[in-house]
Amino acid sequence: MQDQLNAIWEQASAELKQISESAQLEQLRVKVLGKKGALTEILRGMGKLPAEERPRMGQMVNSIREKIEQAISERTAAIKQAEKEKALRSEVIDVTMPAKERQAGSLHPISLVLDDMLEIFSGLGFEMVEGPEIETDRFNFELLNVPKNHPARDAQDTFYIDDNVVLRSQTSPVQARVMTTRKPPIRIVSPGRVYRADEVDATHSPVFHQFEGLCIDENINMGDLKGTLDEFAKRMFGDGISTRFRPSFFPFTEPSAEVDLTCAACHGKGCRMCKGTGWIEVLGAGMVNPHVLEMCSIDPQKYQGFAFGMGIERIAVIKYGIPDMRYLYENDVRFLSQFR
Ligand code: 2NL
Repeated sequence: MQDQLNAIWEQASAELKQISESAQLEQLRVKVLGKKGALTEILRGMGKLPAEERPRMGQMVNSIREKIEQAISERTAAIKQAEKEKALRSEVIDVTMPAKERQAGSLHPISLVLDDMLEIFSGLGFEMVEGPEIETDRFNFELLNVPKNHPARDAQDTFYIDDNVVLRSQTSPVQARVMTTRKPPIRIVSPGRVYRADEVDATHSPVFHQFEGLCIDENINMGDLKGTLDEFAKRMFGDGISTRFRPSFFPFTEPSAEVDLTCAACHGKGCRMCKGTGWIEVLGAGMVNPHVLEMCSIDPQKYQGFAFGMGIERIAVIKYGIPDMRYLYENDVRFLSQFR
């Protein structure tokens, strides 16, 4: 019987060494010490022993039981500790590890150019005004002296929502709104999205950005316009840049001019960009047509004004030497990240 007990002990302690999970420990405990366990079996068999041997054997069984219980509880503690350490190790943070690089965005070239333009004109005393992109026929055309039969009014050129409502084709309606609600002196610029029924190509898009300016006061003349645009050209593209006015026609200005800037690519020498002329057409401008002033309730006998308009995309294309306007709309990061 003693041999049997020793065998149970040997077996239990050997199995114990193999165990690495708490669940297996419980299985072992049941197998050895449980109701149907090996040790209990031996205790049951003690009834067959002579009475004088029972106390000694009882003691032996108990001491083996205690040894096994002790071993199991030691092993339990060791496994618990190991599991705890494993959990802690899985949460280790290496505070010396270099940080992940952040992908920084950048301002779109149209935003960069617009910011420059706003800074320049705010320095010249102009205030920015914005307005709706959905406009009435009255503000987009009528008050700007664009007659009923003018091609700009044609559905070929303008997006109509209904007979009287359009997507604005210029930002002039913003200025027409200001003229009808404020008294001169007026010095405003109005940047924003405008819409024309154009096909997309290297120089056209059905949605683009315009920047217009308007100055109304007593004794405003063409010289004020020329001086303002000269100053803009120099601050935008550099001191070596000048402007050239060519006679033109717009319904809302009289006289009207198309305005060229010295080609910034060749400084006027003539190159591919300016088709050898040394000049690049950038703006339309003129003295506000007196009839426009009158329709907007401003007395043309007392007040005169100049106005100008330009495409922001065109300024960006010239300033950054962008070969095709479509780059501005495709949002390709290889393009955009060059403006960081
Ligand atoms: C161009 C030409 C121009 C204006 C816009 C304007 C606005 C009012 C009254 C008179 Cl409220 N004129 N704006 C004047 C001349 C030209 O734009 O080529 N734009 C891209």
